[in-house]
Amino acid sequence: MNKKLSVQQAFDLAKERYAAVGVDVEQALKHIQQLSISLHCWQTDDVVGFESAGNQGGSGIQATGNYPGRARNIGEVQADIEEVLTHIGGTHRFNLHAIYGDFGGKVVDRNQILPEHFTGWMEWAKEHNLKIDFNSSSFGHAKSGNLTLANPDKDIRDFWIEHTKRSRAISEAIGKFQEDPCIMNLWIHDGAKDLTVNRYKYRQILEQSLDEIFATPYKNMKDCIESKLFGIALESYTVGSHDFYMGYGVKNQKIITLDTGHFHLTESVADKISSLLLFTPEIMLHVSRPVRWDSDHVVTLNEEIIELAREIVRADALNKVHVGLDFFDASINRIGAYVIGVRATQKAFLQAFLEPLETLRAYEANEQHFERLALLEEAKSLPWNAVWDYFCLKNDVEIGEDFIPAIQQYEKNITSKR
Ligand code: RNT
Ligand code: ZN
Repeated sequence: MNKKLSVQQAFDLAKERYAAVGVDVEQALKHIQQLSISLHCWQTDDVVGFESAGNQGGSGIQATGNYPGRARNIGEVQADIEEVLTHIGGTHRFNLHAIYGDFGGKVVDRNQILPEHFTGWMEWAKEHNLKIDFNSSSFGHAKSGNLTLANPDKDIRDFWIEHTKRSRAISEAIGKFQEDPCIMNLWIHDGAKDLTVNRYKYRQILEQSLDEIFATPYKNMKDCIESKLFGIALESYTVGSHDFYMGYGVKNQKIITLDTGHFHLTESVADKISSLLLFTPEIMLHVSRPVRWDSDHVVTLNEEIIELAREIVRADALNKVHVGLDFFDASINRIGAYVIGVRATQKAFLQAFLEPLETLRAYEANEQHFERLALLEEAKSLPWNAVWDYFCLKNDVEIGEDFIPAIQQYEKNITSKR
């Protein structure tokens, strides 16, 4: 069987089928082609980074698994990402954490980082047609402890304020270089393992720290703030809760980052889109897959992700939502993890672009609720997969599971030798 031909034929039939429910497939293809996903650097190396003193582990974050082939230096991260890019269609972004700087073998503490530590990354990204996003890193350091920006100890707090200010200056330099705003995310793990009687105090300190950090206005970067439900070993209290950052973001017009692993498991992240967009300028997504908790499993095409994509499309908010990934599974082939996660996210958005929205809305306007539910249900099994295959074909990336042997080959030649 000629695969290309059958993909083309299936696509032609799908196009007709979609047209019958009022969906313009070509338009959907245009949208999915333009959907830029920010590939997080940290799945390559299990969130360790390249500081000379080493990531001091423990505090704030944890990857589990010890699958061989972790990237051990910047060159290996770049090679792995270049490999990932050969298996995904579209033009994407790259999301760097501050601990991935090129420190030239020197000990550069977090309050000393400079744009020059990231010029190599900027040049590499330009070469590969990627735009860079950035993150301050407050975990995995001797001063991380339980409290960073919310620490009552002024020395520790100032250290992290300085780190975060520098991260913004680096983001600004990146944004200027790439002539496209660098989206900088701020996430801190601050919290308490056990009961605290100072909830208000720590949040008040965090608010003051943020005010200080954000005092300098920039043109080429955008700030996002990411909440969390709880951190491991900090189960009783999280300073930067969703309420905290939502309040701060609305008051100060900052972008809220929604990490799909940072909410109660039955809470709908999709439902937050339309509310936040009314009161904050934009949204950053950390698409992740929580299994029982914020486990950061590889994103798969599940109902939560599809609904999230649908809500963004239904709100006509593509130009206000930045889509990034956030998972780190150290127990499987890491390149494969990326490819699965990116492709799943693209498939979710493609399904959203193919939703027969006009007809559904007409039903709703007429209070035809049976008809609305029926079409929503039928839409699930419309031939979106034929459109997906066609997208892969057009982008010259593997169709269906054909990327498996290609990734096995890279493992055999490259990662298994590390
Ligand atoms: C942690 C947050 C945060 C990190 C990355 C590495 O719970 O989700 O976004 O995963 O910054
Ligand atoms: Zn996240």
